[in-house]
Amino acid sequence: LQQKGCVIWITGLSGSGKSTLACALSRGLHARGKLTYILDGDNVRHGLNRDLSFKAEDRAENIRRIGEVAKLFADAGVICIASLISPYRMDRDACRALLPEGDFMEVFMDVPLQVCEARDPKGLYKLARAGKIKGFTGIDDPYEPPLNSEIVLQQKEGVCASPSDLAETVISYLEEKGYL
Ligand code: GGZ
Repeated sequence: LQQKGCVIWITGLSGSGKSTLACALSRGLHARGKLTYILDGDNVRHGLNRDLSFKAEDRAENIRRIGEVAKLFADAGVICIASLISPYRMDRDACRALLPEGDFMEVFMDVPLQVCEARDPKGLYKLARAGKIKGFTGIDDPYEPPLNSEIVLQQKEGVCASPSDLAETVISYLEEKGYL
């Protein structure tokens, strides 16, 4: 097998661009002949994790299961891209601990809440502000930003890097670390 598997774990608020980055990254890696698989929180919650809510213990279980599945993909030599809010540091670190040193790379979508809320692609922040969704991350539920992620992608108000530029940053990192 030519390819060494790994997990790229994308964390950040709703609307921070996790899924968009996951897709751009996957495209960029396919263009380099690499096999990838995206585990997106929002999608996995429709199947494997359909029994889980958004309360803290269910989020923890969502993250745990996605971490375990990501590890299986990495074992199979696939570059597995996990994109989910994963708001708790402890839960993310537990997923990191499943993999050999270096094979788990955390990407933090460092986008201010105001920016995510202004984007509000699905109108969920609006509903959360109106009290129609309870326990929405960033509004009335916590988000613990990573302290030591391998990659931080900062996006400030008014400055917007293209998804493919952001993906290239991750791809350069993978190259540097010998995964490509
Ligand atoms: C946060 C919520 C909530 C609550 C529904 N809090 O931006 P989206 O819409 O498409 O993605 C969000 C998704 C979050 O699922 P995750 O599996 O990534 O979350 S976690 O890692 O915390 O388990 C959002 C939508 O589901 N959504 N209710 N209360 N996001």
